[in-house]
Amino acid sequence: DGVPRRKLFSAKTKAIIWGMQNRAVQGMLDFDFVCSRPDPSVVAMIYPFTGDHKQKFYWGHTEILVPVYKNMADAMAKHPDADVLVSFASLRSAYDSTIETMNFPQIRTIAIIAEGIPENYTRQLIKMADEKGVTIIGPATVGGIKPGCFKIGNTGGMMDNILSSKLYRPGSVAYVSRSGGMSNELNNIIARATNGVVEGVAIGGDRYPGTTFMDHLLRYQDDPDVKMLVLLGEVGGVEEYQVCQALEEKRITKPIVAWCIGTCATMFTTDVQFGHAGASANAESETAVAKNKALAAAGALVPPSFDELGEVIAEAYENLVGSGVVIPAPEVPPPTVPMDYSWARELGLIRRPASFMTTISDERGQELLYAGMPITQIFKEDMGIGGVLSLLWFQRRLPAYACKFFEMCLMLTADHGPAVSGAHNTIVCSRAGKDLVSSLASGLLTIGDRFGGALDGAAKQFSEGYDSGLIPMEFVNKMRKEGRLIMGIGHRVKSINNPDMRVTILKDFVKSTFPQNPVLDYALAVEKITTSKKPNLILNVDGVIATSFVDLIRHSGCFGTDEAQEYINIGTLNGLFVLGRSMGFIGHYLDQKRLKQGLYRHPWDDISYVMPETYSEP
Ligand code: Q5B
Repeated sequence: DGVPRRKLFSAKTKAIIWGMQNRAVQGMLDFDFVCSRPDPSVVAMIYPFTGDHKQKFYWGHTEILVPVYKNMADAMAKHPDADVLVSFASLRSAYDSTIETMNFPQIRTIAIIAEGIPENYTRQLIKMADEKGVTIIGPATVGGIKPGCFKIGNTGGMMDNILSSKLYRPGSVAYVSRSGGMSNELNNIIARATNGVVEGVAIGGDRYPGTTFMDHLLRYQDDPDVKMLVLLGEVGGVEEYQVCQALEEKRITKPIVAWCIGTCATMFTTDVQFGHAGASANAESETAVAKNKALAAAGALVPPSFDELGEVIAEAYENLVGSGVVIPAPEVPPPTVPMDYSWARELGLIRRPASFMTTISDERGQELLYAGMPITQIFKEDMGIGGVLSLLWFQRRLPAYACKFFEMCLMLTADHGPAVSGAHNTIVCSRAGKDLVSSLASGLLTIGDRFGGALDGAAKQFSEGYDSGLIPMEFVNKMRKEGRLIMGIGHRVKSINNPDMRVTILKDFVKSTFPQNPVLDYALAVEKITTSKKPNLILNVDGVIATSFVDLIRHSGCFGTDEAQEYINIGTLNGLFVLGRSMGFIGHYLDQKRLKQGLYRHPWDDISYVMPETYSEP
């Protein structure tokens, strides 16, 4: 038509991004920064699924906020200078959002990344875009790049690639390809063979791309900054023949290096559908071999194979330099873009002491590990709760009798009725309308020296008494003299006449399965003395678990002496009661909710109100 094609991008291009593609946006901002753009190209994002807010990004070393709008109209109204929309909408929403975008005349170029948009929808989009004079790049593309000016989304790859392909400043070669991946290859080839890319667009692999090879080649032809062209076509379609025609009609006069990939299709006996929807030859003329032949005949520089593409580009470029059409500019080093911490770490360039250390589990890999053991293995070996506890609490597999001991402890401590301190608190809390976690926490917070939390103390006291060689009577006297209660001794309702069957069950198990149980025996000898004074001063459930645990950890052969002591010192044992009784507390919470029990208020007749006898004025 003879009308010069408009440039799509400049160093002032402002874009709106459709979709929460934060990585892509950061990549665009990093590109802008390395290109020494005065300001970021991304001015706003649109995301219909959240309210209006701001997202944080880096601009070089500093942090900036990019507004995110729920409504496209708001984004357009607030950013009238934006004339590009990069759409990361899914294949389901891309059609509607592109139609909506085209109702805003400020947007002149739309890049559609989505793959798999139905062809009839794409054709409707193309028709509307033609009517409105909007340029569509895509669908099914990574986009395009204009070194020194603007890049669409993830085009050009990561920063190391952008730097090595010198995409931070313009060269003289403009290319058009179908494939995003291959355009990265072209960036690399062109950077090595010439002074670099001045612009590159991947039109996308669909049968009906929004813009064609010719649309972009004619733009490049009309752009004085472009000195030579590269076309990377592919098997399928007849678009390359339009390029041949333009060459023959001298509509394209700049040197053009061309190659259609997919020449290997001739090696197959049947038709081959390559990766792109449009990459299949439906006729002999659509094969890559036929199109390469036609391009060469029309005057394009066609290498003998893809491998020699770089050499042919270099030769054409050298001719332009020789004839003075291209005057290579001196290289100016680009500003440094700080590397993302996670990427630098992945590359092994930096290290940082971790704030956290863990030895019990690892959820990062393919399978969850407990102390190095895959969860599937744990189930395969039917290790049970006791086995899991041995891995998570002690980072090792303990013998079967030890795992069984843990499970018995949990079962025996699971509940002891609603009257005990912890269950009472849980019930009161639940009846005050609180939730499960609050009610459970309220119960757990009562566990201490007097109620359920005497295990650690008992383990310490009895093992110290035993280790120091005190006979049980001396131990009892010493504790009395020091005015200390013996932890693990005494019970409010259980006594020698009303034995606690939990204690009996555990005692029998330990005596019949543990290799040795001297500390338990020591505690039972102490019990004989204390119960002779008062029948309720029995070895209670805390005491039997604690002393048995000491015997287990000392004589199982799985722990060193210091290590065994450390487990006692750091509160492992109370953990058993806490874990077990949580089952009961949760049960009481659920029970109260199920029974629809109202707010609890303690009856007055159960409270002694004792006021001071006299009241004096202050
Ligand atoms: N006397 C448990 O006390 C209890 C003595 C003692 C020497 C002792 C008390 C105690 C140590 C802590 C302990 C765990 C408070 C208990 C548990 C879980 C539970 C609960 C459930 C469940 C009971 C009366 C006389 C006094 C005291 C002396 C008492 N204990 N002497 N060593 N340990 N034990 N806690 O009955 O001369 O008259 O002044 O603190 O192991 O929490 O079911 O309820 O599963 O939920 O109120 O089983 O023994 O006795 O304090 O009135 O003392 O005996 O010095 O002597 P009582 P007190 P005196 S298991």
